[in-house]
Amino acid sequence: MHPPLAIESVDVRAVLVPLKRTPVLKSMSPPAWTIILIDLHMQGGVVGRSYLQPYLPNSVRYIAPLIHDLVERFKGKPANPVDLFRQARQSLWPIGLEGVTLAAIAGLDMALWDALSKAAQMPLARYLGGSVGPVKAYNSNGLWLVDPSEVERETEELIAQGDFTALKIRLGRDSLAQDLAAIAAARRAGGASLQLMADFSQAHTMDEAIARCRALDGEGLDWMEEPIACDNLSGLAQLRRRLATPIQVGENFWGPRDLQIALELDATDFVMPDLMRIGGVTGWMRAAGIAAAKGVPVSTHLYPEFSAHLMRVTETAHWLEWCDWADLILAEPFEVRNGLIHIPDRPGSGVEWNESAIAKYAHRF
Ligand code: SMN
Ligand code: MG
Repeated sequence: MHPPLAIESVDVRAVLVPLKRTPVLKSMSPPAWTIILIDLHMQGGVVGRSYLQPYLPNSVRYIAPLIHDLVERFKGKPANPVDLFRQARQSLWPIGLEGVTLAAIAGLDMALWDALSKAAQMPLARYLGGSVGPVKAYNSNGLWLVDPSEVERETEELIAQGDFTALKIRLGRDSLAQDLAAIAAARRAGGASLQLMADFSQAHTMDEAIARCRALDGEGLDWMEEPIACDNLSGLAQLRRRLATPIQVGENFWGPRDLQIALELDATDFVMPDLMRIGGVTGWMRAAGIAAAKGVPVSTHLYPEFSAHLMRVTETAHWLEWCDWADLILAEPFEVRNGLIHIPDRPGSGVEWNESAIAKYAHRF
């Protein structure tokens, strides 16, 4: 029998990675991408790895110390992610169960699942009871709130990155005419069959969203994502009742119970948890169970590598959001072909570092 792995120590580093296309949202436009790198060392030499993407460079200053505190507390204890998830939350509730707390727990949780599956010599998808195989993906690397005149060329580039049949398009510009022009340009470049996932990233007030989303309801969009503030669940439920296009939210669910509440309020048609906010692999598995019980399709947000493994064991798996923003710092980025992401057949999640790139883009905090 395998003796349990035990936690020994952690290294927490960060990088600021250049992006080919700067994300342009109404609320932010980061010129570089913040990634926290976690190396969780086990007694005996196995290293579990994960990364977090908190958007804000300065947030590393408060997320990293909490990761160190937790590892100090769990040092020498068996590497049981489910136990760590519960015990860490039980000890941190006085400062809040979400935000920094859950981000730190999620990062460690993913690294623990990586370590366990490495020790078992299995890809994470197989360790979780599934199989390694391709996962249906859309390309989310661009079509930010740029001038509609740029959309045609960018659509061609994004499709060509992996023979994609589906792209994310960002909407919520100052005028409806500009959004319509962007959609028309994408369709000119990608043809009528191109699937477009529209993301408003919380751009609108309720009144604006009703007008804008109703005006775009006949555009054949696959979903309308976060048209209003992500925590306005009753507003989303109202909006949803007035639209034929499905509503999509979930990247800002903090923990599986946020997903449960959103579904109880009929706030959304689809969900797309983000691994840092839903609580890592442990949080994902719980959230996926709740969504499956309600028959709600589950897509992913960022983290294409861990997310690909999880989609293989998610009953109502829908679309994986593919973005290549961590590729620069990965030893072997996952392959994308024919609109599918391919999980490498190697132990763990397949996330290992490109150390020279990490040295080059190091973010000192
Ligand atoms: C998004 C917003 C901000 C950073 C990354 C991604 C977007 C998405 O909401 O869903 O891709
Ligand atoms: Mg989004």
